[in-house]
Amino acid sequence: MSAPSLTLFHNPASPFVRKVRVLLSETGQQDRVTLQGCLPTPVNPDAQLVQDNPVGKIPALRLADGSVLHDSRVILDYFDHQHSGTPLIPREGAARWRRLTLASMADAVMDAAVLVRYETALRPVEKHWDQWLDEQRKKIRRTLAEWEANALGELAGHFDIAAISVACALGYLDFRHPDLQWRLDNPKLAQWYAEVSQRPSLQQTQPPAG
Ligand SMILES: N[C@@H](CCC(=O)N[C@@H](CS)C(=O)NCC(=O)O)C(=O)O
Repeated sequence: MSAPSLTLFHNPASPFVRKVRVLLSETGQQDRVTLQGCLPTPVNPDAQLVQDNPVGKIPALRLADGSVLHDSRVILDYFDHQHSGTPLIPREGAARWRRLTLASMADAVMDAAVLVRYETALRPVEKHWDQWLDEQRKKIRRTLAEWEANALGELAGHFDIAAISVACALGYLDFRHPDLQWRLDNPKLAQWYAEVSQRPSLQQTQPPAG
């Protein structure tokens, strides 16, 4: 079999990359990509990646013709148009906007969690901005509280763009921010996450230990 013609810039720690890999697995497309590892940070960009994505972020997807897609939302949309099953991003109607909004909330949780990680792991401790960190953590807590109160039925209904994104956000909180103890205030969300975590797509893409 010839090598896949699509190259996914990735790191197993990235929740944004994980969304792409989960969708690939859920739609039977995981063998279509070659994974190219990299570890970009805001203070240490990856030289090869920035040639393909000037923003310097992962995921980025190089297609067979050399063109490059980013960010994760665009790549997910691309792959969702490449399989014959039920779309994981509804194509139209109220469902489309609601599911994309839930997914966008999950992206915002990931953004906040990744920024907290950069601030605490990369920035010298004497320069940490505590108020900024607190407000990022509040964004996370507020969003999880909203899912706990108002989105559980929708999330349980279908493992699509919304559920994939929320699951990857929660997985990243466990991975980088166990101190948040998000399950304490969100028992129904925790139960939903425990159930969907058994899916092969999430098992296969777990962040590295440690
Ligand atoms: N909106 C982007 C966010 C991607 C992102 O923040 N990726 C992080 C890794 S988890 C990154 O590449 N950071 C490098 C940097 O900020 O320079 C997406 O959805 O793909």
